[in-house]
Amino acid sequence: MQLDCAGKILDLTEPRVMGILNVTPDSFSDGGQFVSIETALMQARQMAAEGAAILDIGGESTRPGAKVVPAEVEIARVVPVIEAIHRELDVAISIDTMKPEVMRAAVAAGAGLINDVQALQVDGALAAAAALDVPICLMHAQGTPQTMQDDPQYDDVVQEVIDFLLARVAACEAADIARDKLILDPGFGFGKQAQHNLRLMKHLANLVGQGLPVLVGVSRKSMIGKLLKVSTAERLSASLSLATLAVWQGAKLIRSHDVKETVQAIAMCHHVMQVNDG
Ligand code: 8Y7
Repeated sequence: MQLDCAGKILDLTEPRVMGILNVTPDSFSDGGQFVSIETALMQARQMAAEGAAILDIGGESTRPGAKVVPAEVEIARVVPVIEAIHRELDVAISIDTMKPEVMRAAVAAGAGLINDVQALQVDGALAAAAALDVPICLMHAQGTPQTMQDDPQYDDVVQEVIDFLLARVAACEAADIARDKLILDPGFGFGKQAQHNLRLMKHLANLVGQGLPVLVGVSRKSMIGKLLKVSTAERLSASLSLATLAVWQGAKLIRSHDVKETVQAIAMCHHVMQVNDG
């Protein structure tokens, strides 16, 4: 299956890596390193060379407790970086935002996919995404980044996440967004306790079975820190383990800070999955 990201083809016949490029001064595991355009561009070049199929540009931190950023600030952070990457590199670009104004500015600058951790629930986001006509990643979150880690509860986390995402698919279709433009993401760490995240991973195949491509973001996440008691800098092996489990169950996109290593891990997984037993 292939997605047309504003002219750049994202080929999901094999699992691919989405490289994370935060352009926020307070993003979590890179300590806001990527603030200048030149630094962001260097990072983008490296991730593209390491095999990222798409780069996810974010100008508002979604870490637990993060402050809300006004749309103008977010636009001022992401647009110059998107323009620079679009001018120089052949890689697809994703805009990580929940704000319709930012979606419009980012796509005008060259972004070809909307990655929305609020699954187009913000006022005006569904209409903006429909008009922009690019693929969309719909992510599940319980609550908002400001409150989501305050003791989240579920009766059946796997079913509730699937039900939510299917309801958002229906909302997209009602807004004239074609189903074949949609990617689903269970939203690891977004309003989930460690046990919820583990259960979602164990049963990820249920989400994959809904028939739309699945994206998974587990890179360096705090669930790893909680279970293994390791700092963000020490979470690569566990991140690769989780990426492998996701791809093994059919996930098609892995969002990661560590592109080279993740490309290798999921390529190996894919090789095993391709073995023909006949
Ligand atoms: C995810 C994400 C983040 C994720 C998608 C982090 C923006 C937190 N996580 N988008 N964004 N899926 N689709 O640790 O899991 O990178 S931010």
